[in-house]
Amino acid sequence: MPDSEFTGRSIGLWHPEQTRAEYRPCHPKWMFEMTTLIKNGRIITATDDYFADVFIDGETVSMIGKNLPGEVVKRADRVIDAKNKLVIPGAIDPHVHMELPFGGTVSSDDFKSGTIGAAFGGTTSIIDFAIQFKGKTFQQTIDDWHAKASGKCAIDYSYHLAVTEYEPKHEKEFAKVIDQGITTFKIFLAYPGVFMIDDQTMFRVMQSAGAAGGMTLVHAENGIAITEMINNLVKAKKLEPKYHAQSRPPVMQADGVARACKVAEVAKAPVFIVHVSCEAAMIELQRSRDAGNPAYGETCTQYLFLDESYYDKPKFEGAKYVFTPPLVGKENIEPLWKGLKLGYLQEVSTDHCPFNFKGQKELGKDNFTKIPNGGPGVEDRLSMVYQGGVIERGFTLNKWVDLCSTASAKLFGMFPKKGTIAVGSDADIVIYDHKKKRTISAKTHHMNCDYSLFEGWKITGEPQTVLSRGKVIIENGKYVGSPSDGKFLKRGAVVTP
Ligand code: DUC
Ligand code: ZN
Ligand code: ZN
Repeated sequence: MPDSEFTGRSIGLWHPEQTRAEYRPCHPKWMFEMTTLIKNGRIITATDDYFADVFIDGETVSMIGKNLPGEVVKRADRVIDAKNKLVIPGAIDPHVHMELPFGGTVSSDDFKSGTIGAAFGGTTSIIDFAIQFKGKTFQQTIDDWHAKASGKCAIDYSYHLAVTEYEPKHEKEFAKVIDQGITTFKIFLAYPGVFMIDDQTMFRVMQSAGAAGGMTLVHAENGIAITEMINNLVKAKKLEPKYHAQSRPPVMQADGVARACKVAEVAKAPVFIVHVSCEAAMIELQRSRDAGNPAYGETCTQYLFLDESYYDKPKFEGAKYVFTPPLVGKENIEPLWKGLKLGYLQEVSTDHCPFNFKGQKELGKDNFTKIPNGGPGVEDRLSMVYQGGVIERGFTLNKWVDLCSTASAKLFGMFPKKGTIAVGSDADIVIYDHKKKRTISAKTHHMNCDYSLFEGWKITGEPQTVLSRGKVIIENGKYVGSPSDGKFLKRGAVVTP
């Protein structure tokens, strides 16, 4: 039967009295457009908490209610019982780096393994960073990232465009990038000679991005002073992993955040500080927002649980925690949680940028400056925030959903398609077993990385079933999707709180 015969028969037009078989003869086009009923679950969004059933038509939530009409229920191709489980919107990790050439090697998860790992962890959308390498235009950079991601992703994906070279003549390019659904730009105030831009470029990027309706994300550290500190440590033959942390103290991050916020203020543009790891930096961000500026930020899972003592692990194992910004003193952990609770920080991401211990982290065996910066995390975030936030600190379930999904959907232009469970939203849904006890381990995780930041940690809570746009992709501990499921997400305007 040719496709054209189905023209106009959108799922929404089906008459409820017809059964699915009557509608859909065995035609490949319809094979994916299943109807699914999620029954008996406790639905949690960033604002609501109630018991109801969710009906999904194809890729979209089409009905939510108690005791849905029998003729609707009859239409379900598939019924999922979510009794005693939480039904939450698919999580969104807005800060990951798949297959990133960095530090003389390439991050070990590509878009396939990384998004499968994410899916196991209940994450149904990621935002990677398309980083402009020397001599590349914005468009070439985006095309290069499409070439890496397209047809490989288990879940939906997007990119922030990381600008490393920018002249005023490129100003028109911002609107073209935004037209393609990439509404956020990133700059680095660290990594001189690789990604770092100067303050003039920071101002220009913020101004151009803001004027075009976008937002600038900042990796905020004082890259120049840090380079001097690194050189001094190397000269003094202080080369073990722990010196990575000593070369980038919190005050250098606070300096970067203060500078980024002040430049954004004069550029009259919104700014978002990525991977805030310490209280000093968070205070600078809060100061700017208190002064009325649209200044926002995130922290990452690792900074909410781990501290600088991990660098003292024997046998070079401290290298597993070499990422930037580094882990800091334990006294920062509670202020970060408090910052999330009170809204000084908007969401939790991972900065997932894994490198295997064997063969990759080992590149820096004799010199911490050669250790590739980054760690794995995309699979663990939702459950770790549940553990640390809900179980250990009494965060509401709504806050958990907000931090792991809704806030990012809003800030990064995906709401309400993503980030909630509502009629008309994409059916990205996680059925979360909040009572399941388990142990995190690299032996059982799905990220392509030979270690876990949380090896042996006992936690409660695990995604049981994961749907991406209506299709079940994780079920009974197995990945049942296919690599072409994930689609590039064209994002819209940033919605700031
Ligand atoms: N920090 C990391 O640890 N890895 C990737 C980039 C970054 O900023
Ligand atoms: Zn960074
Ligand atoms: Zn990053």
